[in-house]
Amino acid sequence: MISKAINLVLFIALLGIAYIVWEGLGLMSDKNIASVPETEVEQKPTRDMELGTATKQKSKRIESKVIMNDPAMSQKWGLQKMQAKKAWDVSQGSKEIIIAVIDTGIDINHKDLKANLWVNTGETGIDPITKKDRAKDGIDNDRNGCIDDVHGCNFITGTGDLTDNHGHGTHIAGIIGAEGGNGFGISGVAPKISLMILKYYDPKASGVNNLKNTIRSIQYAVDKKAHIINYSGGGLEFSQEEFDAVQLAAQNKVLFVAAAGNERSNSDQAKYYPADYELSNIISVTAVDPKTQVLATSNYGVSTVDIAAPGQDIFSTLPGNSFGLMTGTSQATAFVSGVAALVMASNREYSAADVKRYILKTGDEYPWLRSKTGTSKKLNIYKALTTLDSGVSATGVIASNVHNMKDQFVSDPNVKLQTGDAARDIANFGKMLMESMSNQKK
Ligand SMILES: [Ca+2]
Ligand SMILES: [Ca+2]
Ligand SMILES: [Ca+2]
Repeated sequence: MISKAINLVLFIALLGIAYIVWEGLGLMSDKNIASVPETEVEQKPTRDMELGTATKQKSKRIESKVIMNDPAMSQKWGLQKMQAKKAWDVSQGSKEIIIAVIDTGIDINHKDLKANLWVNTGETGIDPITKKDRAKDGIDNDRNGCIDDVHGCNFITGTGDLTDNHGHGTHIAGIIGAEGGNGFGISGVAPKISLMILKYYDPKASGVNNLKNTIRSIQYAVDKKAHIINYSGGGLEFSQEEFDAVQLAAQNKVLFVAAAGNERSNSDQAKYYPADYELSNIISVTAVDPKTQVLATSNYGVSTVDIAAPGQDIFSTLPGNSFGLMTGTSQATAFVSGVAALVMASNREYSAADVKRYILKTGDEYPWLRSKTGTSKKLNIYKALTTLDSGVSATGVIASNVHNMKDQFVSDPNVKLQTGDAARDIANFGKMLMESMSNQKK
């Protein structure tokens, strides 16, 4: 009880600091406040947003060589560390892959995000009877309980108003899928993608049940055929309804990438949900700094946390066509979701469990992560994709026919690859990966 009380106090303090920071930055304005029904009262168990800390920056023009003509790319250490530039030679994602971002909403007019928003065809076009635009007719045309949900749903208002009153959701969406190659800002891990925005949390709304809205969001994502769900919140209490929703996602082959949480604790001892439900489609992600050390604030656990990814001072999109830094396991989670989208775009027949196995086997191993994660690994986009590629990678390594390379690598790790350390490493890595995957399938 004491630790819960401390957590609550910490959370309220964090919320207060976040509010002051954002208010001070002029990011919040009253006109953006969604109307909130006061009917629901939060009861235990609860789900809180892992808001983290943020600093806003002006996007500076950077003259050094950057990928895909997005000026601010060199500020994204997370992407550089993970060799994303090389990975993008393999896959840039696909508009056919839908990622549901369950968060604080998004700035739908952000120039680096709007082209990658998912569109609900059930709420667009002219209605044949009323002759009105279904996107703004105030009618729930597809009868899913949400009015005018064009790019996703706001479960606080029951409408398609996705206004982000914090900035967290906009930041997460940018890490996953800011548009690449548009000459503006950054590129997400998956430069081409469909972002389905599900708003379950609003720091300005009171009397809202975050857990209930989380469950609704998961059900919506499954109903609207998302491939991946990205979830950055959580809580310490088990919820059967939430478990059932994530299990429903598993049954529908939806991957669930969840933040390990910023409670500074060992999740093997104090479980954090939904990240720690024992379901085959969940990847639990903790955060590391540029030196690949798990952040002091991040949860860890050998049997509960799967993998680490960059989570400190991550540069991404913020409301109002701006950009800034945020820190936490939420940011790390977004990197993993982006990679999952790239892997899925390259190999459409993979199930959620396959993609999970794939990503967990392809990270870079760091001995000191052994006590922190189940895999001792940090996400590596390039490794996760080169074994799928059928072309030449940025290193000049020819990895021909590797789309169906399972047998090749098992029989001879060096076949069809140029000699050299990089080629050998990739070959050995691929062999190891495929062996471990086939062992797990037996
Ligand atoms: Ca609707
Ligand atoms: Ca409508
Ligand atoms: Ca861009």
